[in-house]
Amino acid sequence: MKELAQELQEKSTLSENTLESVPEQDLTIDQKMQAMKKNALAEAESLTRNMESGGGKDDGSDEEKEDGVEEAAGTTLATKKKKKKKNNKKKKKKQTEPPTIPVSALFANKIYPVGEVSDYKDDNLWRTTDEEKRALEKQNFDQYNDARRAAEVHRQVRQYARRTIKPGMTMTEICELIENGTRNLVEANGFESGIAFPTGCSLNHVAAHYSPNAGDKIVLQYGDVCKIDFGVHVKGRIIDSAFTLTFDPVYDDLLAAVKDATNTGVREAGIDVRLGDIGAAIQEVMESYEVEIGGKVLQVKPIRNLSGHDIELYKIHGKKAVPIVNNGDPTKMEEGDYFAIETFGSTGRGIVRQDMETSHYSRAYDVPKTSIRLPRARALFDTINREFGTLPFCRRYLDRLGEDKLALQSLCDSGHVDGHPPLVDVKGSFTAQYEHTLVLGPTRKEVLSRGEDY
Ligand SMILES: [Co+2]
Repeated sequence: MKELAQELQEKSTLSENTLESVPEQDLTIDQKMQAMKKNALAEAESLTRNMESGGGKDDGSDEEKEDGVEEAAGTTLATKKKKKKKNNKKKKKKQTEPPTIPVSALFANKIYPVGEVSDYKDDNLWRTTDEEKRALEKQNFDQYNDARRAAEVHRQVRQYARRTIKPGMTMTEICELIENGTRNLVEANGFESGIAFPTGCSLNHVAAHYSPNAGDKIVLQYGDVCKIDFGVHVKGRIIDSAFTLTFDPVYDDLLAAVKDATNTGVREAGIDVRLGDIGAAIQEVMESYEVEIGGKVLQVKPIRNLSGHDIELYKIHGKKAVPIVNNGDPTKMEEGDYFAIETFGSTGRGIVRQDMETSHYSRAYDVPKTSIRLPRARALFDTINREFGTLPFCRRYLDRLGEDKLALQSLCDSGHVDGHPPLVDVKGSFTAQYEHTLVLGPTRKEVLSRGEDY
């Protein structure tokens, strides 16, 4: 009890919330205790706020955040003091290079950093302080915490990828580096947690859906524009986030245009916002950029037949598309929606078509009732169902399961599986992409995948 009182005494002198104006001897013991309690609560609240505003940062600074959460969760000051001592003795675990340590081991209390949060505006400003919405926000904590764990894995893996991927590496090495990192950090384990979809590493005029198949000998070049698009899930909560890797500074303006366009979409997203209006805002920003590549000045075009999308549990594409041009879609974003806001800029036509060999596949969300007659096809379908469910996969993921892929085409023909071929603009053009995943919570928007890099 003495220790507790002393601790409280220290708190009250540190806090801004003290009853400083009242001489201490004039207070009854009871009043004193009340004031101290108030101060302790205020500090816990401010620690929680600190933790939240620190979201999306690299690890290493989260020790304080963790303490903040423990306090906010109701740990008494006495036990907090003990924990602090213990933490100081025990050196904090650090990520290895390449990354191998699960993020669950880096955040000992299993509470993961909050992303970039912002309040709703105008007609939805009331949500910020509404009691019912705040209660709902608390109820959803576990769901958000799962998504934040996936986001932390994405940040750590991609930051390693950004400093490691160099011209001269094969596309296969690049994908394996990302996929191994993801599997380790998220502790890949069936539908509990794992890779959410194939690693995209589309080059130059190829905008999306390229990942190497077995035998692919393509090597990354200094002059390439490479879109790294990969996904992580925890209990089906998917983080879908992408960035563009280049080595030649001639592409810097193209990347700046697309980054700006994506951030515009992220900023405009909100409850009751029309999808077409988001597309219009993205288009305006994207088209305001001119880039000079190879001595030619070109306007950056949004790729009008690509779009962002909402995300459902284990389903990377929900029912809503977030256009990147003004298509007049009056559909509104709603409370509870998760969105992948992604934009693509091109120096070509700004339209893509399917081309080249397919690597990406997914089981149809609604499987046809017709039975699969070929035994080989039935066996493959069972594997796909068991290993991926509705999560997209690529040919390499089947290879590592030792699966024979001969029946893949027949499953596509019967409508049980969909192939997603690479999407390309005109040859000689360059395309770039940035993408973030956000959630429209009851009281605020959270950009889950935000990091210091993008
Ligand atoms: Co996406």
